[in-house]
Amino acid sequence: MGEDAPLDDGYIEPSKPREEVRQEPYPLPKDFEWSVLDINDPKQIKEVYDLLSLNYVEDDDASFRFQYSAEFLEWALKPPGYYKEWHLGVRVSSNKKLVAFISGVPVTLRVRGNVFRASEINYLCVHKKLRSKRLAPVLIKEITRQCNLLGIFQAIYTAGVVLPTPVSTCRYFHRSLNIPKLIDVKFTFVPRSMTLARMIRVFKTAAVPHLGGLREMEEKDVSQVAELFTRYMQRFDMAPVMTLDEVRHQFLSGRGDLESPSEKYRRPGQVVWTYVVENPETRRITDFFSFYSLPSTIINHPKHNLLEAAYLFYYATDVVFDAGSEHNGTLNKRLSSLVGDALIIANQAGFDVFNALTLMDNVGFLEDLKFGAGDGLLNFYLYNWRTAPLAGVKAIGGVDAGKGVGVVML
Ligand code: MYA
Repeated sequence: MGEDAPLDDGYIEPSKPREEVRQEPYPLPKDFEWSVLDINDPKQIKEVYDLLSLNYVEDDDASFRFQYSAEFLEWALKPPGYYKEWHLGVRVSSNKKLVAFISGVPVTLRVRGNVFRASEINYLCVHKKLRSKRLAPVLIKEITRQCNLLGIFQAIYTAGVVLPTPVSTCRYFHRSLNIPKLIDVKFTFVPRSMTLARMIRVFKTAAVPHLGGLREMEEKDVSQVAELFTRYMQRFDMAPVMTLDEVRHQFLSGRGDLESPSEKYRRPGQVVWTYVVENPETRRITDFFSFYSLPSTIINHPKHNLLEAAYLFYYATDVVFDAGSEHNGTLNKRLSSLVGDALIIANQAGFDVFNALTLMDNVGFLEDLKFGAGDGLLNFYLYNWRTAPLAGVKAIGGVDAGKGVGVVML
């Protein structure tokens, strides 16, 4: 904090051979014990779900609290090559109750010109009754040790709070879908210059998507989507590098129960929605977009208890490869059409609001699609990696707002 921007990109502390990494777990306060959670066991996923749904991140007014579903956690915590040692819990020794958690999943990250293996740290949570006892620093030290033991010495994480030192900061934007409910739960309000009826009209979305050739992504699309994704992500200073298996996992494995009859646009247990645009003549995939479901508990509301929120995930379009598309407006126009269809689908699937951050190319279409700026910020951090600040909410050093960050954290 307060240091000047780094000069050269690279690690801060060098990696160590396994035998030089501390071999014993860090000590916990008396009455608590470490516990590696088995995310293949529905009972243990449910324990993580229960801990997070009552104790995880809330907004500043304590009106909403993230409610990651068990299916979501299973999807997020088990990407290809995951390590069970990185699903780390703390239990009360006497009754084995889970009271704290932190997780990591492996990721290959490109930051400017360097590609390295890292751990994506998420879901740090300490039970409300055990706050301010410095349990969080012990969890962080222990997950760091577990990563080091497996040869990983870099990490990426995000937090709403400001810690030393963000590499980027992005702002949340919200696109209202279900106006009456959002007003009821005080997520938004009717501006003085508007009436409720007019507001409903303004935010109404079409009944069906507009783009010709748009359909849900399928197994047969994996290699084309991977290729398009890889090319597209070159635009951003920091981005994940995904294998075919990772693409399959991120975009297809969270589609919910494919067997069970479902309402249109949503299957039971679905956590991620991915659509592609296929050119009917060439059969090429020209575009794709995805979003995921992360509801929030509405705290203490007489009528509603769940805010159904969709979050924009990754997308790409081959329009970007046409010379000049970025400057003559065709890229932004295409992205507005793509994400515009995502809004239509999300609305049909029963979401109340659609959220996106000021990262990737989002800044170019947020206003056009009637997203409004939220008051929440999300800070991006790199552990043990030095790089100059990346363009997020603001342009930096000639890089437009958003285009420093091509990582969407769950
Ligand atoms: S971000 C989501 C974090 N979770 C929540 O906000 C849920 C609700 N809150 C809680 O559960 C607790 O308040 C938490 C703190 C657990 C957050 N990231 O134990 P304490 C520092 C990092 O007395 P508690 C996510 O999951 C704080 O500055 N540090 O406090 C990514 C202070 O340190 P210092 C944080 O309130 C997590 C210390 O903790 C955060 O009982 C990435 C106080 O500890 C935070 N979000 O518990 C973790 N909040 O005194 C880092 C507070 O020094 C990963 N603190 O100022 C680093 C990379 C590791 C892997 C490396 C691999 C190579």
